[in-house]
Amino acid sequence: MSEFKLTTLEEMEAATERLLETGAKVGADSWQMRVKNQTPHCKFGEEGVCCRICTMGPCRITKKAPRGICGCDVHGIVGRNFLRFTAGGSATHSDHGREICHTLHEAAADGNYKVKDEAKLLRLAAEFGVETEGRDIYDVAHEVAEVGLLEYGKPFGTQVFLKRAPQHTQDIWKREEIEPRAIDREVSCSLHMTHMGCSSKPEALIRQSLRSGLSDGWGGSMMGTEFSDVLFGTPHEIETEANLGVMNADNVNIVVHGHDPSLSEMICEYADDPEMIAYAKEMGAKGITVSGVCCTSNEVAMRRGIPMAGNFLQQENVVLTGACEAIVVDVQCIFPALGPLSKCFHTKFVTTSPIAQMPESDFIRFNAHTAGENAKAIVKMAIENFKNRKPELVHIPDMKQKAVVGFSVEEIVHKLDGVTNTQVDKTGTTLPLIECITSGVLRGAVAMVGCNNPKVRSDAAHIGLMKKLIANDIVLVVSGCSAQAAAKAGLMDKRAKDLCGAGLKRVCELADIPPVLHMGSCVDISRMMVLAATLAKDSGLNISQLPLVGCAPEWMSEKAVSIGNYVVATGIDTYLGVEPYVSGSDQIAGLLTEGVRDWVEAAYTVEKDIEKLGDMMIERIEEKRAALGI
Ligand code: MSK
Repeated sequence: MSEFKLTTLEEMEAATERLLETGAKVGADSWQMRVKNQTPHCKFGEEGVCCRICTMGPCRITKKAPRGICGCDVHGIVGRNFLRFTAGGSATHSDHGREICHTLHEAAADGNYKVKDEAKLLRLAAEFGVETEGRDIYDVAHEVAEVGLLEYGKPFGTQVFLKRAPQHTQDIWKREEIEPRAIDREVSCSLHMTHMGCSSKPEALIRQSLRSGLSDGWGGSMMGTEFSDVLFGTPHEIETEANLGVMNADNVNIVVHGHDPSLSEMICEYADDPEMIAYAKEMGAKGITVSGVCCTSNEVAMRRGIPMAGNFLQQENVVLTGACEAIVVDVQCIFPALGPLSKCFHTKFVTTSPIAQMPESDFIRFNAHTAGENAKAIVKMAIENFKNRKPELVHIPDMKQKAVVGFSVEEIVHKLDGVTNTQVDKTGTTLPLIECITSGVLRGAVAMVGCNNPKVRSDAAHIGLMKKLIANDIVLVVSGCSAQAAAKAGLMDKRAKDLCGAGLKRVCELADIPPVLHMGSCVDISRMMVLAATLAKDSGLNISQLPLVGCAPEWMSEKAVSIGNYVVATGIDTYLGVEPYVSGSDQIAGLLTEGVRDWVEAAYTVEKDIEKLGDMMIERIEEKRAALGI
């Protein structure tokens, strides 16, 4: 076995520089150039003090003009902007979940999509009150999907999944009137509240921000995750690789990008088809390599071991290799820049969803009925494009790391079963993990999530924080682009245990896991909520008492704010490395960083100095331990 060494940021940056040289040769634009054009950023926007909600303005709050034309003060404007930001993220995640519900509704024994995890479907059916006795599994699947779809618009009641939370958390949600009702209702209500002439009271706006976030995390996202597991299988430990070196110069390279596994699963299926591989060989390639970017990549990495080419800010890099025959996208986090960029190369930029249509792309409309033929057409298109490569432009950085992924809650519980030596049978519970934490072998856990953002040196915060935390015996559960940062650096290689403190290293050895556990995509942060809820129930503690915090050090999207809100509202302190647009109002900023603690027992901390951010998380974990006397 070769010597293990993390890939450094400098090595990754040098690889990017080399790719940008190719880009310069062909006149390609890049996010690095666009950032220069866009900075310094608008101060009004950064502080959240610009209101464009009606056409009397736009109004911008300054010392000289402390109120908008309607009389709204800065706190109302900042709060409304924050709530709209949250609603955007909640709508996006939840609509993804809705698409998956529809896909489940289309599943058939002889169809494009089948039920892969029957046991999980039956568990969900019980939760959703769907009769299973003596019924065909597909009838059950369709009814579960229907009940799921009704969660979006149910006229009465609250989200079914709230019952998964400990009673204490449910009581808080009820007391604070933030229990999410129908998912779409929370989004509509947020837009209604922020319409001209409605809410401008900070407490009301932040309360609804939490509620809208909860409708995502304990509603739409949770369904997205659960139903994806039913359709494509619940993830279990699997080996893969990460970073641009996973692309193969001899093969047809197809890169999947976005979030919805329905498309990427099908692409993987057809790329594996012997008929397609033979066709690729006929066209002069040695085979077909599918790799991924962003959360679509996480989905297929977790279930199929498909390699991860990169995260959010590497999406242009895959095209810049000159070896990408097709970049195939579904929804969310896709740069429109890929259109013009792909035109500088031979790359086909294939859009597939009516929700994410972009200029200068080939649009192949994808849906559950025609998924097989759509995927086949896309794979064929990529193969036929191989001959159009310009060899002089091909450069794939020789850079990749091994990664072990697939840590669903079920897999984490299974892997940790072997950790404690006890007479009592604790298998199938989180008790072994709790024992590791209470004994101090593990000091605690950090759920690290979220994007890249050009405001932060790319991946530096993710990787830097992870290294610091594991050295302090804090285990990481990660998702989204944070997970890919870890994988690219090598932190999901089991040999990364040597970078851990003695306690975490021992746990990694006994459980045979890496110190950074890949739990999936952005919607899969719902897995982390289920894990936290289970740990609380199994330990008899409240979620807010657990030595567990959340962190999004490089976040950028509306979805991330929705996530942050549901993580905080679940009782988990959350640490951000990028400022939300709320600094213009001390009342809104104060509520988010302290005030909400009185409601939900947790709050945000914002700190741009990453070293300090890490210290603060460790300190918080130790405070929680001290409060428990452990
Ligand atoms: S893809 S939302 S950049 S994590 Fe889920 Fe990455 Fe953030 Fe998109």
